[in-house]
This record gives sequence, structure tokens and C-alpha cells, in this order.
Amino acid sequence: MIYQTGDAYPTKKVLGAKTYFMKKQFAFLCTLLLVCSNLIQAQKSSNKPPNIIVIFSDDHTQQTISAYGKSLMQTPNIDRIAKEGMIAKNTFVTNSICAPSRAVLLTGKYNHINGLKDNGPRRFFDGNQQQVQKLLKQKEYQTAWIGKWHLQTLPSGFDFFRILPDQGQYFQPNFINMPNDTTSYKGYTTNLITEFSTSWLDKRDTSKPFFLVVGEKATHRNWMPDVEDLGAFDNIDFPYPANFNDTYNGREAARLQDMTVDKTMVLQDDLKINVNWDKVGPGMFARLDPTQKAAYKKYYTEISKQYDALKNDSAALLKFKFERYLKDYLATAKSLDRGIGKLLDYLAAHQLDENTVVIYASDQGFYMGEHGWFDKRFMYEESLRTPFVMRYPGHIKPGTQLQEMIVNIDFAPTILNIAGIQTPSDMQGKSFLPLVTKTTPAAKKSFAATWRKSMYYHYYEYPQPHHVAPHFGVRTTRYKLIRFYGPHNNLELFDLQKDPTEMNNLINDSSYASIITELKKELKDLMEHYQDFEALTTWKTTETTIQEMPK
Ligand code: SGN
Ligand code: CA
Repeated sequence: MIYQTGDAYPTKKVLGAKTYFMKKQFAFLCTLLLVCSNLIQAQKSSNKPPNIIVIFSDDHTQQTISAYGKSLMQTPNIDRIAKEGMIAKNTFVTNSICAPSRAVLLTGKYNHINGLKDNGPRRFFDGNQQQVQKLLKQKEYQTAWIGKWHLQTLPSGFDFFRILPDQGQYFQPNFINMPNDTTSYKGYTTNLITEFSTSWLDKRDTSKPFFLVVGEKATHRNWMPDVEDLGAFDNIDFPYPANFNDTYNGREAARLQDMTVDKTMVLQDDLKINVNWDKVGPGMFARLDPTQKAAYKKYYTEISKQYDALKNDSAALLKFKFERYLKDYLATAKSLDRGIGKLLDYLAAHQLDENTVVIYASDQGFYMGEHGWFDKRFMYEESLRTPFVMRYPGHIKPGTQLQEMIVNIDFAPTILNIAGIQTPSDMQGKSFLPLVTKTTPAAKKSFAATWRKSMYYHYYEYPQPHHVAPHFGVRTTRYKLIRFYGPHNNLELFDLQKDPTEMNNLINDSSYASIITELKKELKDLMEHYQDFEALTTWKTTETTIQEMPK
């Protein structure tokens, strides 16, 4: 007899007692197996580590992100990540420049260890070394890097990459596709990077978790806004920061840099003023298609007229230049923030938002006119800091604010921790997850007690492109000691509580003598701890020319 689905289960009478009980036992066993397999399945999926997206922008600084408080513009989508998760208020980089910062993100190590100290001719990143994506891949993650990469050697350990060559272009950019083919794509870079990211997500293997780095080009020089954002900030007057007219008194390296809005910023290439749009050469503007070029021509011709009208007023011209810089920079940040919103919407629309960690950070901070500058490099606050916000649903309480000092060497260990992977012993950073995930206040307090109280910095690239002398230094919660070397041989000390904009070098102030001694010792200890022996030698051999080395 064949029983069809839906038929009543045969009775004891129909089957006979023995067969009836055997069948009953069999059915019970089947049910048990099914329950067990469901439980294992459920266990498996709850054990499946979360997906991780790192949105990593270029030169996007905290002064322009509203989640950080006083901001030059609103960034609703970056703020959304912070609101749904956490914001790290004191995030610093080890070396404020692009390629080295990316190398730190990948390796969790200082540049003297990962080998990439600057953007220049020495810019060779050894892709054979241990990297975060390779460790994630061992844990079944699918890995991808899409967008700006800037490490000269091609990515390794990623299942997929589509990267901008070198700095990349804002319009009709070339991308390098795997294994090594360059193709030009029509459109605006930020939009393309977003589209490529979501289409990679569409095609991914859904049985595995993913690790995706979205490498944004914005907000890098020469700040070419998307056509729809031209003029987005024109109704706003931006005042100078209080120290715009810095005379660099007592700060030799600051005096000798070449990165002022006044002298270094180029009227045509940077500010698009008085460009001959009908005859643009092979530079950035040549990438605009006819419609985009017409929009640029229309908009910037009007701006040029306003500039020309100020011709005999040098103070007004400088203010105009400064404001134009901010307006173009912020307009590129506007499309960046919009793209982030699209990524977040994509996650929600595909039911991925609950199981995806989203991190937003930049490779370093930037000057928005502070000290009269654009660019980065210096260990001063604006470029030493970088934004860092992260959402991790179910684990980080919405609205969490982290005050402890985190450094970009901590990014890789934290990402690994999220994936359930222990930090390899040779990584120099530490996961800060226990500082922000849900735990008892006591546990958090005891972990925080072990957390770093100072950070170490080392910048190398000199002289080009901006004549910033190499330097290393230490920052504590209150003080900063910087040692310039190479073309300079001097020390700077700042009391950040009394002088947050770093205008008064206190190195010769005798009332700070004991603090200087302590900071020198701390700096030396950090160099030893992070094994920066070259810096230690520089410190030792030349220190006597400035002040006594600590014993
Ligand atoms: C280019 C820029 C510099 C900038 C470096 C490094 N000049 O050389 O102003 O400091 O990149 O930037 S430009 O005229 O070519 O725009 S980084 O973010 O990649 O480190
Ligand atoms: Ca950068």
C-alpha cells in the first residue's frame, strides 16, 4: 500500500502491532534527525561571521563631517553609520599620507615594518606579506577591493579587484581590472565606485560572508565635483579659521612647507579659474565629456568673472581663493556622502543590514585653511586625525562614542576580531572592539585601563611635493612632542589643552621641563616598542644637538 501525502497515518489495526510500532519509531527517528539538522543549520548560520564593508576615502577630514560636531557641511549618511553604531572621537594615523596609510590598513603595522614609507619612488608595497584580506579569506570570506588603491603593485589576496591606477581621475576614469587590464568607464568616479561595489555584491556567493573595501577617490585634490553638485555651497560664506594667517613663529618646519592656499594652490588646476575650456590640454579637465565640459565651462566662467572683479584687492582675492577651495572640496564630499547612502540603502533593501558591519574611515585628515594650508603630512591635529565610524548591529549600541585613542594600526586587528580571528602576534595594533561592544561597564573599564595612553607617529616624504620635513613624535591625551629631522633639527612641544590649534611651541619654556623629559622617554619607549630603530638612531645621534637624551 502506498500512502500519499495528506493521507491519514495508518492505524495499528491496518498494519498490525509490530509493523505499526516499527513505523512509529522510524517516524520519530526521522523527526529527531530533522530537528537536529535544523539546529545544526541554525547554529551554523548564527556562527557565520558578519559581512564587513570598509569605505575608505581619501583626504576626507573630520572638520567636514557633521557626526564630529562643528562641521563645514552636513554628511547625513556618514552620520547615519555613527548614529546606528559608534564614532571614534580620537582616531589617529601613523603617517599622514595616502599609500602608507593604506599599507597600514592592510597590514596592521607601521610603515618601517610593512615597507611603504611614502608615496614617492620608494612606493613599493610587497603584496606577499601578511594582510587582513588574506587572513579573512582563510576564514571563507569573499574579498574585494573596488576603487582607489594607490599601492603601485596590484592587490593580492582579493577574490576581486577593480582599482583606479595611481590617483585615478574624477571623470571617465580608467580602472584596472583583474588580472591587469585597463578600461575607461563613462561617468563620475564616486558614482562608478558605488555602482561597481553594489554590482559585485549582487554577484557574490551568498553562502559566504564578504569583506569589501570601497576605496573612494573623493575628496582628493583637484576637487572636481560631480556636475549635479556644482555650486552646492555657493550660498554659504566660509570664514577663515582663526589661525589662517599663521606666521609660523617658533615652528621652522611649518614655515618652510609648500602647501598654502595663498602660494601653493594653483588658480587654474585647483580652482578652475580662468581655464580655457575650449582648449584644455591633457590634464584632468580633458576627461570631461562634452556635456560635462559645457556645465563646467558655464559654472567656472561665472566664478572666474567674480575672481577677476576683485583684481586689485589682494586680501579679497585670497579670501575668494580660500572659499573656492572649500566649496569645491565640500562638493566632492557631497557626492561621497550620497554614495555612502546608496550603499547603506542597498544593504537594507537586500536584508544585509543586520549582518553587515560598515566602517567609514579616511586615509588621513586634511587642512581646511588651518595654518593657511591645504594638504596633510604634519603631525598637527587636523592631519594626524582621521574619521572613523562603524555600525555593528546587535553588538555596538547605537550612539556609542569612543574617546580612547585609536590608531590606524588597530583597524586590521579590529576587523579580524569581528570575523572571529585572533590578531597575529606580529601585527602592531590591537582590536578596540571590547571598548565599544556590549559588555558590563566593569569589563569595559578594566579593558580601557590597559588601552594605550599615547601614540607614535612617523612621517617620511621629503621634499616633494609639499616640502614637509620628515618627523616623528608622540601624542598623549594632553601633549604632543614632535621631532623634525632632515632639513631641520628641532623639537616642538604643544599643550593641546591650552593651545588646541598648536600655535605655541613650548619647547623652550622651562615650566614644561619635566613634561618634556617624560615625553622624550615616552617617545623613546614607543620607538623601541614599535621597533623603529632607524628613528631611534636619528633621535640618538642628533638629539645632543638639541637637548639631552633621556637616560
Ligand atoms: C598629488 C597632489 C598632492 C598630494 C599628493 C599625495 N598634487 O601629488 O597635493 O599631496 O598627491 O596625496 S596634485 O596636483 O597632483 O593633485 S595622497 O592623498 O595620495 O597622499
Ligand atoms: Ca590621501
